[in-house]
Amino acid sequence: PSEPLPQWKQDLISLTLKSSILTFGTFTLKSGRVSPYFFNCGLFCTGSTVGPIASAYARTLHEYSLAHPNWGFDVLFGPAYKGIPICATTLLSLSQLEGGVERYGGVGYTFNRKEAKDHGEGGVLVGDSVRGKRVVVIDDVMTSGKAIREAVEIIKAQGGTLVGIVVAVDREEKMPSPAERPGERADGTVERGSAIGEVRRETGVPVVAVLTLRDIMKGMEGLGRHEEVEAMRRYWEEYGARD
Ligand code: OMP
Repeated sequence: PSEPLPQWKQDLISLTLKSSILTFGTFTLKSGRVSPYFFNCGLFCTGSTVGPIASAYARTLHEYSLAHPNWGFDVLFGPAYKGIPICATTLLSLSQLEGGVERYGGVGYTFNRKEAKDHGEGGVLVGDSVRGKRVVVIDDVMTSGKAIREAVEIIKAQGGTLVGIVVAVDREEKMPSPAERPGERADGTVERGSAIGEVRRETGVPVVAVLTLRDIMKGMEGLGRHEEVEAMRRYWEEYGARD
């Protein structure tokens, strides 16, 4: 019943497979879940992959902007470390769109220093200031949203206003239950909604993904990789978010 995958997404999935950014096997995630697939954005580090991923983020962000004329942003924030090259190359790619310099010439990018643990004080950010500005977080993969929440805290502490979040992959998973993550979110009454839905509710801003788990499954199906799709489907049965 779902729409076909756009060609550019199919091409991106093929590229990530070829460059082992998208891999299949047995992977223990940050959440403790054991996944049959892993998407490693740290491997967008070659001449053949850095351009395509940057233009995929830029395209996703630009299309969202065009569809929401009252929405805008002043700064892209890339959380250290993986978000750093991504925010810089995404802004480069935005500026290279037709009319991109006119539209995005005033937009800045910024990132945090990891070693400055005590965020809230000065010297935490490198790049453009976020103070009083509308900030979009550019991050790699969202599973439970923990990494994103940390980024959101940094922006708040630095006086910026979060207006959106863009990730390469939304794994479309449910929030981990207290049992899966002892000591964290130990409130047994919390319903296990989708991680992305929870982040949207908490922050009140749009969370936009270049690719979702379902996009990747469609792309793999298109490539005739039925075994991998089957493994992903089983994982989705257990941990997938249905909203
Ligand atoms: P959450 O903090 O649970 O949202 O997990 C996101 C982080 O998990 C990412 O920033 C990555 O460090 C890592 N991750 C991946 O990079 N790719 C995946 O396919 C899955 C994960 C993960 O561990 O969930």
